[in-house]
Amino acid sequence: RAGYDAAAAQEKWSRYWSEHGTFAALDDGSKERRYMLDMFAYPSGDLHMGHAEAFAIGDVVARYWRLKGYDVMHPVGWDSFGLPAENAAINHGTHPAEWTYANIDTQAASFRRYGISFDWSKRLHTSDEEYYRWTQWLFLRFKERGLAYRKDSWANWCPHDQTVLANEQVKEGRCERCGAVVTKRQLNQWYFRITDYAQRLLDDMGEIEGHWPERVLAMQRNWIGRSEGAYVDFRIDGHDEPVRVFTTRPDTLYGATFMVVAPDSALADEVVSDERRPAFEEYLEAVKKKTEIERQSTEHVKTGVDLGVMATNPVNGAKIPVWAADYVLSDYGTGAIMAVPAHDQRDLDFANKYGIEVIPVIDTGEADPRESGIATTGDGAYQNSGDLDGLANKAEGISRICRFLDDNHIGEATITYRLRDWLLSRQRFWGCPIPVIHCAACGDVPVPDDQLPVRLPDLRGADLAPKGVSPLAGEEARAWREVSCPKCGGPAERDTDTMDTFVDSSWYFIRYCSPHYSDGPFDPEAVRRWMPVAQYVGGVEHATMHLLYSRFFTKVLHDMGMIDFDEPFSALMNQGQVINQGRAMSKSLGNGVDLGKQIDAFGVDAVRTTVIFAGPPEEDIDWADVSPASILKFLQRAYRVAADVTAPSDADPAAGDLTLRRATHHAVAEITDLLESGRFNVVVARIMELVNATRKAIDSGCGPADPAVREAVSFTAQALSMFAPYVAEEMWAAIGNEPSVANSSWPTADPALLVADEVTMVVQVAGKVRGKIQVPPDIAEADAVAAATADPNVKRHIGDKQIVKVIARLPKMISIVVK
Ligand code: ANZ
Ligand code: ZN
Repeated sequence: RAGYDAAAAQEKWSRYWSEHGTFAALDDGSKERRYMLDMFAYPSGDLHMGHAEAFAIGDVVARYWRLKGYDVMHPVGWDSFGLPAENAAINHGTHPAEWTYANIDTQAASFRRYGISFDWSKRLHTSDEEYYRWTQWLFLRFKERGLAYRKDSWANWCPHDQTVLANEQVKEGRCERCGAVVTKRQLNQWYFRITDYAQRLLDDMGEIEGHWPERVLAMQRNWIGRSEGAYVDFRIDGHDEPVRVFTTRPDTLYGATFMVVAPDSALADEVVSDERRPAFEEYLEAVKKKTEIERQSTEHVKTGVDLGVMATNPVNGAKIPVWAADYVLSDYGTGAIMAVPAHDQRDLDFANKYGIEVIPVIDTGEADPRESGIATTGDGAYQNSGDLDGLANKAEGISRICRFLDDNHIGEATITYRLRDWLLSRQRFWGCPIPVIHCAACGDVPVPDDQLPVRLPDLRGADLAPKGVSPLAGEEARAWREVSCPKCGGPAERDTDTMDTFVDSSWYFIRYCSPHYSDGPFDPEAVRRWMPVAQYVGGVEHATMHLLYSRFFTKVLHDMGMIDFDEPFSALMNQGQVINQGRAMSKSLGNGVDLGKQIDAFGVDAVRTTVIFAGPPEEDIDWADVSPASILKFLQRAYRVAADVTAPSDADPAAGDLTLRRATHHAVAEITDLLESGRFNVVVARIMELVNATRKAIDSGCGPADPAVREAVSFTAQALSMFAPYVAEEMWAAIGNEPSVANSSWPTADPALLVADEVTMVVQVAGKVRGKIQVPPDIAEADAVAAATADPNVKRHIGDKQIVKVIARLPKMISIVVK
């Protein structure tokens, strides 16, 4: 018999779904709402295998919820500002919008073909004016609240892309995009004050714990990097102002035998003695070439220069030398430390290298660090520590020193965070313009709300080529840039930077609830109905930036009273990657797998099912280990089973063959559980088993006219619709059901059909009944013994006696003889 024609089915049903709006959210209150969100795509070329996996996983969730009777919103959109479009425009002499929207069209067509159950009415693009108008509006609200500000700062500069990079975009000292070695430049740029939210971003993780991958939460915790400790003020000879250090161990203050300042801090330059200046400057030059990661690594060989001045330890008046060393960073804590070599390994390595004194102040019972070369970091009794001597409690030690610092106005307890404010200025064209006008008389003047959006001027091709300033600051954009001040009417200039595209993606999920709303960034009522997102699916590479920024935006909007929740994503799932032959796909390895070609060869259903069947959603898939061809064969087998059904649609399943009915209802129960726990690959395996059972029933059991066959096929089509939506529709139609299978309701297993094939096994120990357990009727003796001896009561009665013999009359009874 002929199988199903994948290409024809794709044509037919994708048209059907879009004509009937099958997957549009109802939003009419008739059903409970659930919001399923995929991380939206960046429009670089066509969809690739990575998209194929991520969106296939999200679609299982969305389609399952729909079948379960929820009103599902599953929106689609594009993160459509960004550098690649600008580079393409430079190369092709075009406008970035051309490349961007052409790619979006391509991807949209591919998404439709790929059968993702999107609600296309929610579609948005962050580079549309109706979207970025509201990104600008939000920026201005942040600014009003003091959460967007401008400052001069050293910025990472990519000499190739001629742009500033955020720390996160610098990978091992190189530009994440082009690989060029990153240098530093001083610029005046905009920041979001995300550090104000550091503690809330930590605290509120409690709300999502257990629903987000622990590793993502750990990465965020680490990124925020909360440290409890104290500031301590040291006097440096010849320097008027006291110099503050940050320490997590103020209780080790008596062991501070030198101070270290970051070589690239203003302080180092101020305190260095005239004699030592040449050596210091030479050192500074060398340091500037190193990356932050190199500088902080414990393996990194410690280097430094003596600055030729002395400081005073405030607890005991001891004179200690001041050094500059690159293991101290200028932008963490205060950029200066008290070094306690006995109890900090980096300080000890440094002290040993340069022959600086080491004074242990805690006796931890371990080897003396002066001899072992290993700093002791554990608890123990204080020594060489004045009043603290003899005390053996770290918390008490810390609090006593903090009290001393407080009383003498030479420091205080404090908390620091590693998190930095979010640098959002980009010296690029294809992004959301920053809606601020700079006026010599009035300063930074916001563009009035009713003049938003600040549209991008029509620059293209060579206009956009890097010149070291934003294309918006160049000659070509003069007419756009020069405006009159909204406040005083005098001559003024627009801000010429555009926003980091992470700003665009920090609120798109809210905009989806009302993508064409024009009275604000979103309709508060629509947002109340849909948010927070019930399930978010996307890559773990977004663990810190996108997910942290989105949480920050949500909290700010919450504090502005615009939304009533403060965590945007109630649950998060990270899909693995698609690799090939054990390695990430790459052009240089030539191991890329082309999604379009896979679909042409095997059809959408087979590709999607292969992706899901390959393993747990969180794990990587090696395309070398999978076989879409055999999955296609399975789908054909499933289809032929449906085509064989001859039972009429009004046949009563209750009258059907019991063996097949049990198989079906077992499958319903198990598959439901598996879906709820995200074990989608196992679901596919269970569907395969059910198809085999159905085939057996047709060929050598009850035959194709039995109502149980119809019941089995009907459920198979529903279950398959989450992975292989096209063949599922074909099967659904083949058994005479009205389309679409997506509108059917998920069945519940009949409990009577679940328990019936378990029997009660009586367990005797030494001739007495000690337990009754449920077991499958065909249980093997070894399994029966294992089940029996696992029973707590049976276990107790065996105690430490030896089992000498087992008499089994399975499945009814097992008798254990002990000695
Ligand atoms: C004295 C001390 C004694 C320290 C001791 C540790 C152990 P976290 O936990 O990461 O916050 N430190 C402070 N500022 C620094 C900077 N800008 N660059 C490099 N190191 C810096 O680390 C805080 C500890 O790291 C601080 O506590 C300080 O060393 C060092 F037994 O002060 B500690
Ligand atoms: Zn003005």
